[in-house]
Amino acid sequence: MAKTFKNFIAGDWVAPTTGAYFENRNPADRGDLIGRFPDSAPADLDRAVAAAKRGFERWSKVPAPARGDILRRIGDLLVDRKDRLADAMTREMGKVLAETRGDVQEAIDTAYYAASEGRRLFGHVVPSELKRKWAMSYRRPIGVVGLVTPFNFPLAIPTWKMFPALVCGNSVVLKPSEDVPHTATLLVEILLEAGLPAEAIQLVHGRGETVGKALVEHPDVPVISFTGSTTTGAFVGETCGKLHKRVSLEMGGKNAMIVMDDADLDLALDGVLWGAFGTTGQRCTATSRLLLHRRIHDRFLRRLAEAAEDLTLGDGRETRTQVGPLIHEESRAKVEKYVAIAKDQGAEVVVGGKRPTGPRVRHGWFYRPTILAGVRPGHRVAQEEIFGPVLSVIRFGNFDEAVRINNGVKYGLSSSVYTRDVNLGFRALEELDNGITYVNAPTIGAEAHLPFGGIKQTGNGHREVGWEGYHFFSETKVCYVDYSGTLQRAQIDNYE
Ligand code: UN1
Repeated sequence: MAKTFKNFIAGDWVAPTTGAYFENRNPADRGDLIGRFPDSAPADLDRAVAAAKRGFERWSKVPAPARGDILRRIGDLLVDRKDRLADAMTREMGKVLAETRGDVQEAIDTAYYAASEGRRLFGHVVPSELKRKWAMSYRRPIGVVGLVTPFNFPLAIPTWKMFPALVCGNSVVLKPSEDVPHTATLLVEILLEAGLPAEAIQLVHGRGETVGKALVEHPDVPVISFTGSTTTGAFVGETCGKLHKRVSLEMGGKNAMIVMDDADLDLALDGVLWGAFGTTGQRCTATSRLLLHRRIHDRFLRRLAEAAEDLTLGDGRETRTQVGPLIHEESRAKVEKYVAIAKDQGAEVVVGGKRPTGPRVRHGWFYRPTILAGVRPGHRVAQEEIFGPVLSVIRFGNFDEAVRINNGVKYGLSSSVYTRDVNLGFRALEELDNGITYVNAPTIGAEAHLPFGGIKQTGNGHREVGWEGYHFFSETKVCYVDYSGTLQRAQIDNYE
């Protein structure tokens, strides 16, 4: 009998007011039921926000270095439980163990960075234009922060929002993806064990259309951080705009890898296999377009096709598996729809293009790594995010054309160029319109201590983690102290 899980609200593990639950199943084996999780209602969310307001009163008064100490303990607990967490994550969302271990490591890195940030949270002290007057700024917590997070990085993404938010002194209401509720539960257990005041964190499971929406619309939640689709992001942004909330949006990508004719092709081959088919292509940063210089196009494509054909699909918890399943039936249906569209528009399926067969993949949402050749920059598969193991290959004639193709999409998350020409490498950093550009590495591999995010319709101008993540979760207070004992009028008395 599978376990029934609860929300964490007002310091207790509680059942949802609806009495309703949804099932969480292993995408590699749908017969494997992980548990039943609360299908909560806006009433549960309301209770969580009320408790988070109390949590904020208490937590925001703890000195930031002491808040950092709790983050360090959270990091230590994540280190202790790395294997157990990775196993639970692979079971509920399918990517291979090496990747879920990396996902836990990203949370650990973020925790230790946050711990040290508790002793910085720098403001500025600058000279005043007037005598005997100080001018300075410092960073203040904001209040209750609402987080809406996706399935593909079940630990890294919630923690890279939550840890900076907490160290800045905010309390948090987390609404995790319905596909990874178990990881979120294990994370909250760790926060409590590390000594976080119970009301500083609230966990409300349920559907985006109900509890996610209620969180975004709640008048007592002044900050929302969302990672997910561009369509949902538009709703979140519009709602927060109307309610004057601070909102950070991380949305889609259509990331390209450019391989020049002077590139180290072995290196580029390893890079594209990892970038396109790691996490079964379900990353915002996945390499979904491969731009090949015409002089190496045919030979590189041949080698890539052979290597992709050899990738082993299966349960991510088995060591020989290289590519896990998609997250659920609808996402596989979406991949199938796009492969059909590609064929209609004249692309050629070089590898994959169908479901795999065999006992190891019979019970999950598997789809074969797929390579589409002859794709034109304007084709739908070259413009729209698929979020699956589908790579569109586009031929180009020179670097300028590759830059134009890279930039000719509505998204702007990451890009990559493979070349031995240092001048071209630097031109790529300058000319590719993306938040992140890699030279001689694939479009994935962001590190937790650098800002993460994209331009155009990928984001709305904010960055996660690194030093910039802390700006989003705190408000700048500017302070002036005049110790002259007289009225000194800025802009007037000093220019009389
Ligand atoms: C995502 O693509 O959804 O850059 C996040 C990476 C990870 C984060 C990716 N560190 O590969």
